[in-house]
Amino acid sequence: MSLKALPKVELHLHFEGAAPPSFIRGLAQEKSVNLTGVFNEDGSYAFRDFVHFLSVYEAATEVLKTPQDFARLTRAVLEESANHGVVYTETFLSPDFCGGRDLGAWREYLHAIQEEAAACERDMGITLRGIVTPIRHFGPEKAKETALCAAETVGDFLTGFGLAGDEAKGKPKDFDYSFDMAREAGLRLTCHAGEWGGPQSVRDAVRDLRVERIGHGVRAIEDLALVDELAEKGIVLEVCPGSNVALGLYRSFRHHPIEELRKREVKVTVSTDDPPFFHTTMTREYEMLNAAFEWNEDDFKTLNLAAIDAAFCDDATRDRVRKLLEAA
Ligand code: MCF
Ligand code: ZN
Repeated sequence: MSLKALPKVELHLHFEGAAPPSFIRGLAQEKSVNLTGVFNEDGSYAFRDFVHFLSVYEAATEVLKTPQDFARLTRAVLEESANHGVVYTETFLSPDFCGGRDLGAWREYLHAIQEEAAACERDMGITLRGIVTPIRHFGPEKAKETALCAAETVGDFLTGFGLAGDEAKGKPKDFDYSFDMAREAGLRLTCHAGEWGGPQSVRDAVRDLRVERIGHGVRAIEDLALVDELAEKGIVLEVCPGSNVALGLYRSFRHHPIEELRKREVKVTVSTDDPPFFHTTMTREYEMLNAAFEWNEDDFKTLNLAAIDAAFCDDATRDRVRKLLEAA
């Protein structure tokens, strides 16, 4: 079986960040929105570094205005993922970009996304679940409003709560109120850390937010006692190697710590993060890991089984996807 056809589980995908540039340009034309600075001359997303990436990401979301736009985005994203063998995916969503933290609007956006995701599941056999995600650099007060939206809409589709954005802006502890609210509402928890924040940010997220998964988390490798603690506690890392290389955290896949973390028995999974921004796909991630560390189909199967075990979904969905992975 080719690496492209291999059934895959992806746990870390930002919804707007998965929008193909052509999709965003098309909407911009329809709505006469000026997106100066968002694209390079060759049509790819333009960004210089991490902080600039965050601002380009937010500028691109300006064209996503209605629930219908998000329904169209759902199909565009899931078609691309299914084309690369993804059978189950979780995506970071935020009321900040869907109606602006207004509960009524959020419900409408969510309904449109969920309906289209159900249609895509019927058409392409790919399952989508949502992780509500406050944006760190928007601050803890806005995160509380986001957590309230999340707590009111938890269900079959919305199953997780996360935190993304600029790690330099605030510590995990600043967001503990929101995470407590989300946990009490029954949401499963993850937090971006150990990307730009260093190993201490991973410790803080585990201790102060009591998350079961970490988005990235790769800089835990700089503190081997922490690596042992992650392995012991069974904390799952949502590793996005192509994203880390594209944003300049590591020089190449061969310099990436994923293999070392795996050898030290940390539960690692592989995702794309914001695939068109970082010129990647799930197939490319697997091909690069194969080239750098000789990971083979058995390794990828083990990886995907670990990912579905850590997925924020109900047991029936987990069993169904696990059987699919085992049969491959
Ligand atoms: O994982 C990458 C890089 N690290 C941190 N944050 C983000 C990444 N991609 C998107 N984000 C953030 C960004 O602030 O997530 C938000 C964006 O606004 C969207 S989550 C619906
Ligand atoms: Zn991310």
